[in-house]
Amino acid sequence: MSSSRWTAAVEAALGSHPRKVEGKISYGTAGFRTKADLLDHVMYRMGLLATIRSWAKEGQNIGVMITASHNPEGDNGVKLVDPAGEMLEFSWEALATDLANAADNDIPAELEGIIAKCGITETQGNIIVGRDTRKSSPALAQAVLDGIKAAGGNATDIGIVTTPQLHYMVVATNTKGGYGEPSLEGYYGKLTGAFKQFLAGLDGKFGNYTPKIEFDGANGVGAAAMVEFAKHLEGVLEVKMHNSGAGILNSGCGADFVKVSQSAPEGLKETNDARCVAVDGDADRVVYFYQKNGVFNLLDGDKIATLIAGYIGELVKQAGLQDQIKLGLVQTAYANGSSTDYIVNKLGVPVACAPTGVKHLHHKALEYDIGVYFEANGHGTVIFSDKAQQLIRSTESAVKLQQIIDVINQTVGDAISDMLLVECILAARGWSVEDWMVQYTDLPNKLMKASVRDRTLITTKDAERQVVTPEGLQDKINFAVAKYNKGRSFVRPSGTEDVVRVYAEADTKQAADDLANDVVNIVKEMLA
Ligand code: G16
Repeated sequence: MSSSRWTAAVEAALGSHPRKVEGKISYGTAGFRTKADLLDHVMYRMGLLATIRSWAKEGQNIGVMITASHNPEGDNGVKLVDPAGEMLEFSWEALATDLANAADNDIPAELEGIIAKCGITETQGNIIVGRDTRKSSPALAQAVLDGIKAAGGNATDIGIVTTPQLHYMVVATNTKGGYGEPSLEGYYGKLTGAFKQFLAGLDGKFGNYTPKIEFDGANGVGAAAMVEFAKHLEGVLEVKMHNSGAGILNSGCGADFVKVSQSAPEGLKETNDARCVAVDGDADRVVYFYQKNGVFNLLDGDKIATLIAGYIGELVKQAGLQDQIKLGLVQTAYANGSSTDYIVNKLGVPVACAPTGVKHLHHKALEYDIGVYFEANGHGTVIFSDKAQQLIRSTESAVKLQQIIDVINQTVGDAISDMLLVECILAARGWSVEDWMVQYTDLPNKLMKASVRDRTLITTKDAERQVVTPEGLQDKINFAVAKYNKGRSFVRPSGTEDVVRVYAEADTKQAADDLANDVVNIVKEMLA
């Protein structure tokens, strides 16, 4: 088809969704992210692109999620989801960036260029669109829907959903129910059904475990989802809701706040020994915490990953499958040094390191038969190869593993699915949250942000552990790190905010804070 097929699209773009902003926007760690009022034209174009992506995948459903996840309420973003529920293929990120930055009149040429380059044949495009609870999301979703319509695509608007629910819907629809019934009811039913079966199999032998949690919904869509989950979990897991939507999204609450500030969120400051769970704005990250004698204790993505990998490793051995199933854990540079040491040396599970962004971890985890991947911020999941699933499902003594597979949303990090998995493991082990905490002790650490003129001047290698440019920055970091016992620090440009992120760990809290401050100052000086 010639570029004339896009005439209507261009007219619509020039009319309702013109590009009004200068400055380049890039498909980053998790799609496009910026202030909501800069995104209308990007959304429209992603509607066009999602349709072409569906053509490229023989009409399978592509997902479009409108969210800025852990970022402030005033931000928004969009990410595309591929047919198997994974993030958009890397090579298409550049195509998305080019399309988002093209002049309105160049849209036809851009689209035809993609079609020609990828050898795509037009067919019926199918797209599933979801959005978070942000005030800006309905209008931005409409822009996506307009783009899909202009490209002749067939859109299914599933309204307000968590990011992992959108991923689930994409894969469940494309597998015609093979992954689970393609409806939100199917999603809740699958996860909670497996959870209830697993707990029932423990015959009430819970040891120190109590089936009761305090839940911080970040004032976002995770709270709405949890209300639904809680209905399915009645009588099995007691959930006390906090930050359910009356307050500001991600403000003083949610997984990112808890992880970065290392303190309890609004409404949960006086929870004493209770086991508390916090999710982020689109419910794809989760962290646990509790307070004891006024001291805050965090169980982040590293603690979750080690709990899961250790337990699954044991179940694989119990089922006698350890020679056939290769289990591995994927972390990022943010993983606490103690967690890596514990999992490798105590639990004997191999660990790989990937750059930040679950898309990178997911990719790496595919190298194992069972790949557990988690970022320290609580974003992650477990994926099972077809071989591992077949072996597990056909091994009689692997009942617990069989049940656990269905508790897990393998398509992407799913805060509430991850939470259910953690609850299963704590119950099976008979552990209280403190029993879990004492398995290993985190090195004190600090996360900071540095605002600079142009964060993209920083480039890195070795899974972000080493700076390549600007020249000399790594030497200065090395010099600072050498002053601290057990010191480690790295910097990377954020993929979701206009800042440079700085991570530091050392043997004491003061030392970790000082090292982080030193490195922030170095970054600011060099990139002033
Ligand atoms: C997104 C990605 C995460 C990643 C985070 C990092 O999180 O999905 O995998 O850890 O960005 O953000 P940055 O590049 O700013 O450090 P989310 O939860 O915002 O989608």
